[in-house]
Amino acid sequence: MELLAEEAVDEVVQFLRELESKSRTSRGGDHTLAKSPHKILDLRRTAYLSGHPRVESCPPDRGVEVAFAGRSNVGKSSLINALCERRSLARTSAAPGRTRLLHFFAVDDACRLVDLPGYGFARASKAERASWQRMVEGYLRNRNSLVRLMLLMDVRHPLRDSDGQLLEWCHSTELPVHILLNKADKLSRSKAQRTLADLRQTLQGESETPISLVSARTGLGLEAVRDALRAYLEQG
Ligand SMILES: Nc1nc2c(ncn2[C@@H]2O[C@H](COP(=O)(O)OP(=O)(O)OP(=O)(O)O)[C@@H](O)[C@H]2O)c(=O)[nH]1
Ligand SMILES: [Mg+2]
Repeated sequence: MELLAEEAVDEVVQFLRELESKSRTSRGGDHTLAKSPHKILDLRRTAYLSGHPRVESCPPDRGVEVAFAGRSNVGKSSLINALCERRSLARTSAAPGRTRLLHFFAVDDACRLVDLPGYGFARASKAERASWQRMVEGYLRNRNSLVRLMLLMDVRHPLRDSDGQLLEWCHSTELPVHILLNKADKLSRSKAQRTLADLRQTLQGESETPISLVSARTGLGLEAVRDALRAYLEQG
């Protein structure tokens, strides 16, 4: 089953490579600074750029970005570190609500990763939630260089309300999504595979949305996701 999941991602990677000369037109981004499709990006060279409270102050909206979103504590920052094989590129914490700004990481001159603050943080005040919404919505709505949202969910609690809403919103604005079921190490292999199969079934009509089972802790499933990530970043 794990092989099946990886094959599915491979197919998407292949599909994207075939399409890589065409840029996404729906968001009208200027992806002209994106790397040549033949150059393989080295994620390990990713460097921290800066953190921003508003989309208006973010780095210039040129090139290509892939952002990581999801509920607080689901492992977005940990997964960025694991994918880049770096221990503390993005700040992580056992307590929810660690990432409070839009954090940018440069893979190279033209390609960035973005670590978004998590939603659904139970202890957050009303004002903090409103601020999150402004920040993240502002980013997702306005960022032309955003080519793909990596939507993380805890494999033990997939597709909570806010995940479903975000997913729907992405579809309505034609923002491509890749779902990552993280913390797979917390479940038995068979339970994790069942969750993956159930989610595929639930999202049947969205066959263009890849779903991967991963663990930022053990590295499970990360090689296929690295391939997909490089393909998304090179698609400009
Ligand atoms: N067991 C396990 N723990 C993980 C995994 N990924 C992350 N964690 C742990 O989950 C906690 C939260 O990780 P973060 O990466 O800070 O989560 P986040 O989604 O960035 O959280 P916010 O910044 O609050 O939105 C930390 O204690 C991590 O060590 C995983 O794959 N398996
Ligand atoms: Mg974080």
